[in-house]
Amino acid sequence: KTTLPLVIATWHVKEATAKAMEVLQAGGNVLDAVEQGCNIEEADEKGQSVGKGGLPDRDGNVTLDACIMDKHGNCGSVVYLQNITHAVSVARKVMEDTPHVMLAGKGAKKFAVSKGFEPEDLLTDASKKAWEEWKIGAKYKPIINIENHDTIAMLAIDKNGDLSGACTTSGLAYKIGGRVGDSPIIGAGLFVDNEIGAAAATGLGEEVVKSVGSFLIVELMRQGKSPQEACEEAIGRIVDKPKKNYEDFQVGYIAVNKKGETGSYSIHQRFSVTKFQNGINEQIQSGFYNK
Ligand code: SD4
Repeated sequence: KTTLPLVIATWHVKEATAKAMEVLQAGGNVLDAVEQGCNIEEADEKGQSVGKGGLPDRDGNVTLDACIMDKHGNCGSVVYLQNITHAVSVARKVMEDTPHVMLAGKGAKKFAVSKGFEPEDLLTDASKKAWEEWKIGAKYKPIINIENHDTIAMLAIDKNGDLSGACTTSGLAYKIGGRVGDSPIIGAGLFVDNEIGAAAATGLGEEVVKSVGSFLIVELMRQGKSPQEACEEAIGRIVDKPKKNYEDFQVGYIAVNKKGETGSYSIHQRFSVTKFQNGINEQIQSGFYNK
């Protein structure tokens, strides 16, 4: 049941997990697998939460957040990146080609261009139209599992048991210009510890940042919890607070441990994950807290 390699990702992204598995099966490295898997979603204009075609902030700017982490504990991240589709690949370049972990905004874009990434307009007609319609009421209210569907976070483990992870998003639609979520924050949107396991998040980033969710899950696994138990406890840290209005937002976690056991859990129903293992690439409904 825990045969390796395996790939797990947030939401329904079978093409992305298939790409990652293809890389692993061809003997490619696990970092390439998660990067190329995420690249599929970044290029897909129909996905309005990631890369090209992402919904903009309230001023009409598409701004991307992404990070990547390898089996050695190295990481790279970009925040508020504009005009470059493959944010995860830029994050990887930050990790590999600079002495830094995180680049933001103009500097991140300039760096990407210097590395050969082509600037392009990421605001598609469909996303522009959605934004123009939103402006009529201009109410900022992230919708559970609808506009929030699609930050892709992907974790993979190769046949030797080595781990990597990546996470990429255009963030919450109609956010205040300049807002950065959890997805590029190491330990919040993603954490990989090759000795223990890896975890990643989707949903309302502010709540993930406040509870340092992905790092928490990896630490809980270090203490002996299964990936499933760890994801459930991390959701518990968000919802088990006096007056926490979790009815209004979603958070979903995925996790994998060194043995190749996986887990996923969310606050509300209909958080699905895609898992590719033993030749089966399947969408799984995760368990949830708010019954
Ligand atoms: C964020 N966690 O920026 C992201 C949003 C998300 O699908 O998951 N969207 O807060």
